[in-house]
Amino acid sequence: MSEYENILTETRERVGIITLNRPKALNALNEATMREVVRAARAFDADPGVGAVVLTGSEKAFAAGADIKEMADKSSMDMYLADWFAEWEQFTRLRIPVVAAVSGHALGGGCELAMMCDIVVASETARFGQPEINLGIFPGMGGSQRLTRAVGKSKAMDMILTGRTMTAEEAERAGLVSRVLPAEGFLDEAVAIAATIASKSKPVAMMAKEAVNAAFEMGLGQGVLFERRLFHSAFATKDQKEGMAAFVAKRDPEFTGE
Ligand code: CO8
Repeated sequence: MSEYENILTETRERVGIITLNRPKALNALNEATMREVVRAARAFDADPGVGAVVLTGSEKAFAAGADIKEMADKSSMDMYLADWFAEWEQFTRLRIPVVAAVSGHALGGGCELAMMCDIVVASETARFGQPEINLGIFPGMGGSQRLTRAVGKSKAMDMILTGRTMTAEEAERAGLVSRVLPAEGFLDEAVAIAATIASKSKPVAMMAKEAVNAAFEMGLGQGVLFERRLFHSAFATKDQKEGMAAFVAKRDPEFTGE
């Protein structure tokens, strides 16, 4: 029996795959699902045999939001004292690269979870939105911040204040999505992108992710210095020696993650 009730996990070569699996609720994110996603992702993060993670849902829904039925009757104090959904912060602190593979609905917390990943690839069927305003709330899992950084103020305001959805094509044009892929064979293509990442040096890919993420937290001078120091430390890896030796010898590198 699987140790998880709301997700499926598998490993394809060096790619760890987490599939949200609450089909009856269109993968709505309840507390139990959050805990399982975080636990599975952290296990992949720590596994030297896994170099990248794909987080996906079903063809119909990546995730239709936080679980409205679970939240509906909560009081402000229930939310505050439980620090509701703060555990997602652990997901954003993963060091392994994470690709969100989005088909169908990515709404509310579902869109916010995709934005916590490092790369968002979308099936042509994907629809993104922050419809919380229709429920008398507004985004609470980072949407007001991450969507604004991803698509700019005007479009973020448009999405959050009207609650409208964006097609995959609009999301790509706006910079929320890195690639739109055909629905046919979508997951395999998304896994292939993750496999490309996983074929690189894991510690160096982690450093690269850390450096890009610093761009969201630091001023330019500080960020460039942070990048340079991390860059210097990449020279402590065997993988840097291997990558450069392989280039000079005109052969493919074999990275070991050391
Ligand atoms: N929560 C709970 N159940 C859901 C959710 C959800 N977010 N979305 C869908 N479901 C359930 C439905 O209730 C339904 O269950 P049942 O069969 O028992 O009635 C089942 O999934 C199938 O849904 P529909 O019948 O509605 O399917 P449709 O194909 O007709 O419609 C939609 C699909 C358009 C996606 C529709 O389900 C919908 O609008 N869902 C809600 C979308 C939404 O508003 N999302 C935002 C939720 S709020 C949020 O994410 C806040 C995040 C921040 C939390 C931070 C806390 C600190």
